Amino acid sequence: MNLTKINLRGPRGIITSPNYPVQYENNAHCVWVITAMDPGKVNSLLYCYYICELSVCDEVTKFCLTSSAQLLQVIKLSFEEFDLERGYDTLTVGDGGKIGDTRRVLYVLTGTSVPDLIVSLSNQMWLHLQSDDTIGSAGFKAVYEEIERGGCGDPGVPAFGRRSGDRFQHGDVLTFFCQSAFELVGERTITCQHNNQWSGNKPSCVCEYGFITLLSISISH
Ligand SMILES: [Ca+2]
Repeated sequence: MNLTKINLRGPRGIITSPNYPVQYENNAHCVWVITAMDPGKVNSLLYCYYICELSVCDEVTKFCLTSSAQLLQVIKLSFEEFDLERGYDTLTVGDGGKIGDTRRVLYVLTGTSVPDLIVSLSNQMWLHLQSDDTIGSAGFKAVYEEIERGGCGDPGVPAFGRRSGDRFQHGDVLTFFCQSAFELVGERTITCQHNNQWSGNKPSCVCEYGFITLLSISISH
């Protein structure tokens, strides 16, 4: 068994499977631990209280005090490429705690679909790649970034599309549109949920006329 453990820090970086984009080894056990660079970032906040009498608020009765609050940084992981032998080779993504702790597992990923954006709940995220003793694939490439807790991270804009909404905090909604001649495939609207995950994946914009039509146009010229 080849066990490799790599420790990474924020604020951002790239993770690829061993030998990427060439096939990863059989019997691989690789662990990546990503820790936010500044887990206990302290921000000074100004709290103001208004004393209201008879439902009328007056500036004169405003009291302000300064307090400090810990704004925990969390890890956002977005995959660019993903290809593991389906069902036999897996990438487990976990949140903080002890590596391999099944109670802290967020996702077990396999196959060829590029996974959704993943955001940790704590200041640490771990990834564990395990392959069996036969057949490899190209592996994966992912980008990680440290973001402020309380949000789902920027999921981006689909190619040939645009988006309304530019806030990524809990409860925020994004709506996607495609350029003319492109059809939206997937969810038009997604919401940032309290578990730091979007309610759906970013959609794609696919050419309405498809490949066959484009081919016939090029032949007729
Ligand atoms: Ca395999």
